[in-house]
Amino acid sequence: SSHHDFADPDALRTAFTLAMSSMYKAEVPLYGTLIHIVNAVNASTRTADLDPRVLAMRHGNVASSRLDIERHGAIRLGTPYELRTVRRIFAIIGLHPVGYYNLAAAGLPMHATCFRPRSTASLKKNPFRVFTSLLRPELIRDDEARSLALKLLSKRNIFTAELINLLDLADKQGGRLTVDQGTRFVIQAMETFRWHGTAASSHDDYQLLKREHQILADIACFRSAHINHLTPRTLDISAAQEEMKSQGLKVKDRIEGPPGRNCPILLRQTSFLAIEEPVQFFTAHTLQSIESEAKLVSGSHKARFGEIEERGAAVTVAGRQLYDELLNEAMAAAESTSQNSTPEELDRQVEVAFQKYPDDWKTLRAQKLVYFTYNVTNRPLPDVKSSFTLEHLIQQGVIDITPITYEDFLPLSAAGIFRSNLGTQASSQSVDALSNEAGMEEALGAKLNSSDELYKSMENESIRLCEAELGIKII
Ligand code: OOG
Ligand code: NI
Repeated sequence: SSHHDFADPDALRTAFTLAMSSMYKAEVPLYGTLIHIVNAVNASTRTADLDPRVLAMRHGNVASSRLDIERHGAIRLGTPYELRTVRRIFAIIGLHPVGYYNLAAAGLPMHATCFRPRSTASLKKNPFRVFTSLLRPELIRDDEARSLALKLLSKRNIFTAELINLLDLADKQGGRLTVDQGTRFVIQAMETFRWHGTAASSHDDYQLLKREHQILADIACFRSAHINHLTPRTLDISAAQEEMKSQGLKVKDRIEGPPGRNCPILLRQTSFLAIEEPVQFFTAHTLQSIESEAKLVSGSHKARFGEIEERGAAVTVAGRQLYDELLNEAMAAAESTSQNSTPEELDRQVEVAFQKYPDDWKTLRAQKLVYFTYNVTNRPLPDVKSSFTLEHLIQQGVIDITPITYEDFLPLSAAGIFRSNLGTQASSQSVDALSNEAGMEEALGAKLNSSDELYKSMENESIRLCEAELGIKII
């Protein structure tokens, strides 16, 4: 092959995922433990007992399972320049910004998007995704903390010169890199997401930012946008949670998201709490003379954690509304029972509230709560040649339905994960407060994709494929 052969973005994404996974395993050894637990749980999950539709959704195509490779990560960025450059990095491995997450509702001066593959084919190969949040300085209340954070961020550069060169090169090559360039690109990109044990601030500055908000120190005091967790997907999150506990991991007190169901929806997540890592800080006096004889003081930082997830079906706008409504109902009920509602009480209230969420695929489809793809079975076409409605073909068993796997995040769960690691309290502000999607697009320098549009087009694409296969028009 010549040097003109471009690397397949999906293959580059897999190289990137594997590089990141082995880097994180070396940085956070407990992540290795977590992977062992998840692999063991997945291997011993009695898949024969699972609804084939659930299995298809959880496993992807069994012949080329996406389960083993699947990971999501999270990074926190400080400036629009960093976000724009990260967008360019991710575009090369086939990840695009999808959706808007307002974290102000969780009391965080941030908002976020998810970089992920968009097409069915690409998702099948490797659905790696990165929850990417961006600091919103205008939401930092304290003037001194705000200007210090901005000053530190304006001084740092989280991208190597070679990485920027490769990004420029990709622009000239239609957004692609050769295999050779791709290999160098993955190595250089890891530098942006690696952990650096030497801070980019003095210990005093770190303390000042941490007093304002722990997340501020995490974003502004380091030399990289360190990946703060990497999440494998499990077939059975309850079993994995128990196993994490029995192996002595400091597990979050409850699983976030919907309760366990026959027809799983959205996303259930749990995590082990952030580890404390040693950091070398410059003393305030020597910060100006880093090159010469910098004096270091030892400190520590808590940011990185382990998380696992179990994915269910993507829900429609109506399905999402019902989910939000029932979750709010459960939280209100749990709070009204006592001043300090326990995790067990919240779990109980969630179970109760979600009895109102239909739990069989037929009803979920009839009420348009979940997105489905359609595929042709081996049943013969019925004789009536007139017109074929989708409903008729499903009734006749010619076409089968499969729920589409949810590929995004849940802001409330994200807020719960953030809180469990930051030790902060929930804010009483409404979820819509302080939302600024236009500001996110402006910082990104691109439009956000709508996840609903993507799920709808996956649905439509599958119907078109059925038509082609059956040689008919489906109305
Ligand atoms: C991101 C937390 C959100 C998830 O799975 O919802 C997240 C962060 O801590 O930066 O990863
Ligand atoms: Ni996560």
